[in-house]
Amino acid sequence: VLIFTDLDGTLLDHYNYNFQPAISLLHILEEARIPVIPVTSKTRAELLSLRKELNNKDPFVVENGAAIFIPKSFFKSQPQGTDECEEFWVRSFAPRRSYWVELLEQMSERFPNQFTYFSKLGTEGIQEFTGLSAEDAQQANQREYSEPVLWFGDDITKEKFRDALLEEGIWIVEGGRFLHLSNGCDKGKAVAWLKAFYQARDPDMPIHTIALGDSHNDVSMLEACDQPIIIRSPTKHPPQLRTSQSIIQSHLSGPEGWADTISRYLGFRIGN
Ligand code: 2M8
Ligand code: MG
Ligand code: MG
Repeated sequence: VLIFTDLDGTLLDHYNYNFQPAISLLHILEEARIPVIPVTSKTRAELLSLRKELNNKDPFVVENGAAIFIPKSFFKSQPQGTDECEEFWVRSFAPRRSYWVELLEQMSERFPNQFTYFSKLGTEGIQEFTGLSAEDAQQANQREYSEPVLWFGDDITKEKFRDALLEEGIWIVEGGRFLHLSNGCDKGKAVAWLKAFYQARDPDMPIHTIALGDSHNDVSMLEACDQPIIIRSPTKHPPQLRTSQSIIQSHLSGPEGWADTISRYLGFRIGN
């Protein structure tokens, strides 16, 4: 079993980013050697500190599928198609941040006063719109492959913005608070790559994949896995999947819903 999980609004509470209610299940999963692979909009800098807090040692996917980080300790010889980056092998799928900032500068001329983005917001601005601490906001702003957009225009203009980006070959996916731009990479493609990677390590092992997410930007990942689990959002309607699989919807939101649905699905009893 491989568990692929979104963080914000899924393993972490939408409002306060707390994961306390999931801790005992995380211990059980670790003992059972079931990988819990974060697949998130967050940056490598954010993940490095979160993995310490979560005591997580598994691979992870950052910036909405833009790059996969595999600990070197996990796989000694360099996997095909990866680069070396400190203690990780990295597979990246997206252009660097500067590309996205330039694109958004151009779009600002066509859509004046309709949106802003992380490099303009700066640490304080990011804190204001996310509730993150200064340190966490600063890590969120250490982006390598993307530039989250905060939209304040109306929905009709947002559709025009979406069309203008599509003409450039760029898609919008919506996270909990921000719009994320993509050149075609997404969480689903990163998850498919990682599943193939695990399969290549152990060709005879049957792999069952579970994905958990709460937003539109999780759809590709949920559709790419055997068991999609949608975590209820306190602010938004559940994302729509085009899939014939049976979908599990959590009753609770955030980490409570995460722990409850996984423990039921896998038949674990928390606390035993
Ligand atoms: C951004 O991601 C969330 C994911 O749902 C969003 O779009 O609301 C990211 O930029 C991430 O780096 C940051 O930590 C998060 C904070 O809420 O927002
Ligand atoms: Mg989320
Ligand atoms: Mg996320």
